Parts: sequence; structure tokens; C-alpha cells
Amino acid sequence: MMAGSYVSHPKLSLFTLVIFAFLYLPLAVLLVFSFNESRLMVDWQGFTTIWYRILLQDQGLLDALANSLWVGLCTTVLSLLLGVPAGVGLARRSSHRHIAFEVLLLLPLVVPEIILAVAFAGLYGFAKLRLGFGTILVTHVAFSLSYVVFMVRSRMARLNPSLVEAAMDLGAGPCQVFFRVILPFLAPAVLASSLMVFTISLDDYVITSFVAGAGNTTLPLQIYSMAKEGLTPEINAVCTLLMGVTVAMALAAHWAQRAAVSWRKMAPVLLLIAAAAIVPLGWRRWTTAGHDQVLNLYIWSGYLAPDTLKVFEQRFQARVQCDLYDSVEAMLAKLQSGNAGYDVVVPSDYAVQILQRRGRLSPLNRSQIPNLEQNLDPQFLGRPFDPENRYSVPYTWGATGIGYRKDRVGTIPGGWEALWEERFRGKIVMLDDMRENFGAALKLSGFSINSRNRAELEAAKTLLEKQKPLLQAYNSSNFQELLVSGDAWLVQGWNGQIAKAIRDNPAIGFLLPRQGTTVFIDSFCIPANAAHKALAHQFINYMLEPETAAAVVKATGYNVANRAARPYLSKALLNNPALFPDSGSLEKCEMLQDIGEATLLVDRLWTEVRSK
Ligand code: N2P
Repeated sequence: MMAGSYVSHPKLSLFTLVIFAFLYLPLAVLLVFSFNESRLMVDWQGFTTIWYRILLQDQGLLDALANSLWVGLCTTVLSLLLGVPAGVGLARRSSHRHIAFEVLLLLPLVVPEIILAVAFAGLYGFAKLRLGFGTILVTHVAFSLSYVVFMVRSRMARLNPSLVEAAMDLGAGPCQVFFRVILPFLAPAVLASSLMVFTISLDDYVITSFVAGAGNTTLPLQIYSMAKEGLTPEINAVCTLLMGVTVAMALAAHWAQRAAVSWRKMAPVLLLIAAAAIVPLGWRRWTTAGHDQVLNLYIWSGYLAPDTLKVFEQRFQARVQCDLYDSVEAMLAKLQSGNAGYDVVVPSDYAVQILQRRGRLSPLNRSQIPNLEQNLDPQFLGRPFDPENRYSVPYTWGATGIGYRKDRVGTIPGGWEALWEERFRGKIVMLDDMRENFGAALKLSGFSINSRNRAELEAAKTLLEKQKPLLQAYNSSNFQELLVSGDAWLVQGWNGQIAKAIRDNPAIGFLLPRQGTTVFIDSFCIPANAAHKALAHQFINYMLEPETAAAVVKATGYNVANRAARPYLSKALLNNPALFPDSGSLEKCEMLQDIGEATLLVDRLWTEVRSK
């Protein structure tokens, strides 16, 4: 029987179609929804190009784009300078040494990204280097060099040696041979590998996130930061553009390798890439001229009002570079992996303790923050994590609780056990936060959130393992949106985001579990190695102004430790139970503390829960 009759053609085409749909459907959705009038991804409300227009005015995004292009260009040039000679040399090596080189070169391509990321971050931390453009560049060159070497080497292997011999017979020296014979022959490989390197550098997220410091946010990092506050059509639009560039580069690389391109054909393409990188950079220099000072801010996602930074920039003739995080662990990792270059950070209570203990914080100059005494509510000052407020100035406060859809869940128990109920399988979301997860499980078992006791922690772990099959996800960034859309019915969440969700959908309720929960105070701190300490003090003082603080409460749903801001808040806000939990219900609550050595145990148990 002939092979063709086993699988008929229509079936085969259908199969191909399914494969392509599988590959391209998500990208198609991204593209289509980037033109959707509605802010939400859930329904289509008509065609618009507004999100692309908004993009063009988004300063942070344009800066990130310029950074990415500039990093990509420098990475490409450096990788070529190092990789082309290496590829040429390798093509002529004798075979036994060859294998060792081959393996060494292949390794950066096959070693998991995360390992390279950790290794480089560790190296820079050890060398006490300031994380920034230089560290990104060196790392990008390190992971892209092998591509250049491999492509050049395989092209080189096809060079007819008699061409070189002929040139030498005619009197050409080694340099002339290289530039007049070898290099023109290598043109397709050089062009293809430069496009490849540029694209890989442009798209890299994982490694860059470990080695980038303040003010060097690249486009993928910026997109990730934006996505922490929810997926919006603006993000779809920027992703669509990035995808377009990547596809164009990949096609061009393919074309360069197939057609025997000459330098003359290559020149316009290379010039175009160079211009694409240099023009935005020049433009950025030009638009930032006049701002002589830069403040590098590292803050929880969802902790600022839309105008907070703009007003500061205008009033203080400064520029704010802002990066976001949504877990204490991510923030600690960044601040400890070297000199990240931030001027102001906003750690939570126990993280202030950890950073201070490790010498990572600078003592504050209180005389430069007069609003601290004038405006802050004294009950938030002098807390055990920093008894004299030498290092921290309280900003927001709140509690972790349960947000739930009243219209979906009926009556629910008033404690943590609600998040363990079988009938809510697939509709429960927990914070992606190890201390909060263990906190809930410890409280449910009647223990302290700050337990260091092995048996208690093991019991909490067992509970978390039992809960895991019921969960839809762990999510610390946009859990409130899952409630609003109805994808989740019960979430463990921080009160501010739930307060915001209640405003969007009154069918949402908030409850502080009767066993008690975590209360938090997130504070402004200045890292020990901050470069702009005076401006950092000015920024903190500005954030404590009543109008600034009140605007933050209105926009974010989080409460501030600012007494002077209260007159600026509406009655409705002051009466929102998710925003101002009454002191009775806060009685059994605890603040997370640095649990020292026990952190390692919790970390291990948490990893076990997650990987099960
Ligand atoms: C804001 C997170 C609040 C952090 N997205 C609670 N400490």
C-alpha cells in the first residue's frame, strides 16, 4: 500500500491547520485586542487605534524602548567584533581541540537562562559592581556571542581554500586576505547573526531582570512591570509592535543566510538598524535635557496615583525612573544582588528589618522630612521593625484578608477555612507570597504568623498542600481583576486592591478572617548606596504632603499612614470597610517579622508546596 493512503490529504491539512492555530492563536488575540475600544480583555467594543497613540506619549515606555535599542545595537557590535574572528579561527582548528571549544561555545546556548541570570548577578554582586547599562551589555554579549561564532564558523567552512591561497600568491598580506577575501565571503553570516543577536537582546527578559539596575529598564522589563497592574490594550499594542519587529528581523536573517548577500546589499539594512537605535537615544537625551537630577524609585505595583510622579518632576525639576515589584522576595533579591542604584524603596515592615540588619539602608535625615512629624499618624511611628524610625517612614498600611463574590458564593464561613472549601474548587486564588501563604495556614491552625517552630510550620505546609488542588492560581499582582471579572470567587488579597474592586463591582465583599491575619506597614527607605540622597529626602517629604497622600488613597485603594490626608477623603472612602478596617477586627492580627534562620525552612517548605 502506498504511504499516501494511510493519511489522506484533507486530514493532513486539517492537522497542519490545528498546529498553526495552536501556535498563532494567542498572538492573533493579542493583535486583535490591541485595537479594542474596551479597557478589559473580556469583550470587544469596537475598533480604535487609541492605544497606539497613548503608547507614543508614554514616557516610561519610550525610555525603555530607547534603552532596549541601544543595548541591542551595542551588543550586536561587540558580539561581531569578538565573534567573527573567533568563528574564523575555529573553522581552522584541528579536530580534537575543536570538540572542547565546541562544547564550551555551545554551553551558553543550552544552559537554562535562569542559571546564567543567577550566575551573572552573583558575579556582579561579588565584584560590587553597580548594576546598569554596563552589566546588561556584558551579559547580553556573553549569551549572544556563541550565535555569531557558530554562524560565521559554518559559513567559513565552505570557503574554498584555494581562494585564500590565490590571493596570497598574488601578494596579499594576512590583513588584506581577511578584509578583501574572507570578510566579503562571510557577509551573509555576519548579517544573519547580527539580526539574530539584535533580536535576542531586544527580547530578553529573564537574564536582564537580574542584571539591570535603576534607570536601565528595557522594553521587556517595562512591559512586565506594566502587566503587574493588569493586562491592558496598551500592553497588547506594545507587544504587537515588538512582535512585528522580531518577525521582521527573523525574516531578514533568514533571507540574509539564503541569498548570498554582499556588503553592498547589507549596508542599508545595517544602517537602518543603527538608525533605529540611535535616533530614539538622541531623542531621549534631547527630551531629558534640563532635568539635572534623576530619582530612581523602586516601589510596589499599584502604589501611586497617575499624577504622583509627574507633579513631583515638575515641582522639583527632576526626573523619576520608576520600577515596580509585587513581592517582598523580588525586592529583597534585587537590593541584595549588587548595587541596583535605587534612591528610594518601599519595603514592608519585616523587610525593613531584614535590609537594615544587612546594612542595606541609609539612616534618614529627619530634619529634611518635616512632614513626618507634622502629618503622619503617631500610631504608625516607633513600630518594632524600626523603633525610632531611623531608617523608615511609614507610607501605606493595611491588612491581608479575603475578597469574595457575594453573588457567587452564598454564605461563607468568616475565617480562613473558606479558602479550603471543596465547593469553591478552581475559583480560589491565593497570594503568590510565601509569608502570606504560611501566615494564612498558620492562623488557621491557631499559631502565630511569625512561628519559627518546625512542627507548626510543617503543619502549615500540610494544609497548603491540601489546598493546592482547589486553587486556580497564586497571584499577587492583579487578583482584584479576577474577582471583578468573576474568574475567581474568593481571593486571599491585600485590602487596598480589594477596596478598589469593590468600587468597580459592589457584589464584591471583604472579610478579615476571624482567626486573625497579617497587618502591614510599607515604608519609604533610602538604600545605603543611593546616589541621590538629598532628592530622595525631598521625594519622601513630598509623598507625605496631605494632597499627594490623599490622591494616592483615591487612586490605589490603599490607605496611607497620613493623618493630615483624612480631610481630603470623601465620606464614602472613609466608610469603606476594606479601606479602614475597624480596630476590633484588627485585634487578632499580627505584623510579619523577620523570622531569621527559620526563613530558610519556610522557603524550602514553600518550594515543596509549589512544586508538588
Ligand atoms: C500592592 C501590594 C501591597 C503590599 N500591590 C502589601 N504589603
